Amino acid sequence: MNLRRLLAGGLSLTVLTGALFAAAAAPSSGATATPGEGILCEPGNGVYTMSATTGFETMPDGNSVFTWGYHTPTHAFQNTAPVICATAGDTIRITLTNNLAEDTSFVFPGMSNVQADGVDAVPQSDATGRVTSLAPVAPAKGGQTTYTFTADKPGTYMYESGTDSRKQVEMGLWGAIVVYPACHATGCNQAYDDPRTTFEATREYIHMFSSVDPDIHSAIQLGQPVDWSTYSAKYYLINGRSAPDSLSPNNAAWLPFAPYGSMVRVRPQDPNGGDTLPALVRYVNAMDKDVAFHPHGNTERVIGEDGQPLDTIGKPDNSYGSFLVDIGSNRTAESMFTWTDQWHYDPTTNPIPVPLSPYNDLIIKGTWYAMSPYLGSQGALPPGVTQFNQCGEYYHMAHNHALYAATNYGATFGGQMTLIRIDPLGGCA
Ligand SMILES: [Cu+2]
Repeated sequence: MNLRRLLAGGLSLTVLTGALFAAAAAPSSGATATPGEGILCEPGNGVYTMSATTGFETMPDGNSVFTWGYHTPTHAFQNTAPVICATAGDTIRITLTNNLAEDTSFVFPGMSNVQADGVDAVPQSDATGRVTSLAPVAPAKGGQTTYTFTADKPGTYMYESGTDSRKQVEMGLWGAIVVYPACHATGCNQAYDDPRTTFEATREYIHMFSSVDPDIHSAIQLGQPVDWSTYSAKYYLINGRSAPDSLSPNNAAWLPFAPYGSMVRVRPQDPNGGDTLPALVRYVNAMDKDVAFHPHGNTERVIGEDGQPLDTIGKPDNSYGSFLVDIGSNRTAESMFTWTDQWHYDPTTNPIPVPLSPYNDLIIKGTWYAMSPYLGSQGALPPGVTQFNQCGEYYHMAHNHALYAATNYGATFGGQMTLIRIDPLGGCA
């Protein structure tokens, strides 16, 4: 929904967002979210042990879906897969054990010197010349292959199955690789080599998009034939979670199969010219459809796509502000933003130029709304209302603007939807 016009009224959006999520946020997770936790890199320092394994994923509506995924020994099952982080120039090694009943493999689009057990990872074919896999496989039922590659360019990338990939990626065999520029080793916090891509280190996020057709997953579980022409996704995930689970913290105990949250937390621009660094959001789209991701209330600046910086030292600045970030199928992008609206509102010197609605006319479920339109201040809550707002921060929705993808099996306000949290300039006490 395009609520930009409502924002002109100053307060409607936060009221609305609070109301929309109030009913949805609590039941699935059963606990208060710890909002705005950033990207979690898989510990490993360039050397990883992963297994491809079957498991089940619980959706917010209670449905349990058979899926596949990659996981390290610290998890029994995981979807979405571990996030691999590297610094440009690093060599990464992943030993894959295949617990599935069919062959699988890794491909690493955008990486160089990709090898499998020490030989070049070229496509495989059978005796008739038919390609059977885009890379040497880890054989079914316990086979093991070690893949290595060089991460030579900064950016956001995917790793995924190169074997029967329409099926295996749908089932969950894919993940993200984050490559920081070489200066990361000496302490820079940049997305690319250009210093203009500097972000606030504690505000780096990742949104990994996927979708699930539960009928196809069931057919695969039961060993039945799959008709891909009937593919019709019913669940749309960010980091393996549908809203409202997307709001739960990293490593939420009630979502063991999906350890990554996706609430983005930003700060407002400093009206006095202080240097508020932007948050960085990395987008990875493993779906067969594009994602038009819509952050409410504020534009984002798209700074890179597919590991290519749009804003390069000595070249024209091709980064662009957008109220809708398009991430193509099997593509990646990065955007940066601070909060540029509303910091200047002040109840005395610059009041919101519309009368506030009478208290009794507001639909307040209270969960996120501060009961005040002013960033950094809170008002009195109606009796009996549970309040998750900590210090007068704002919350805005961000969601896939294809609204069928913002649902859980057709039920609205689910799917690829999350919140952006805007902290007051001084942060929360
Ligand atoms: Cu909307």
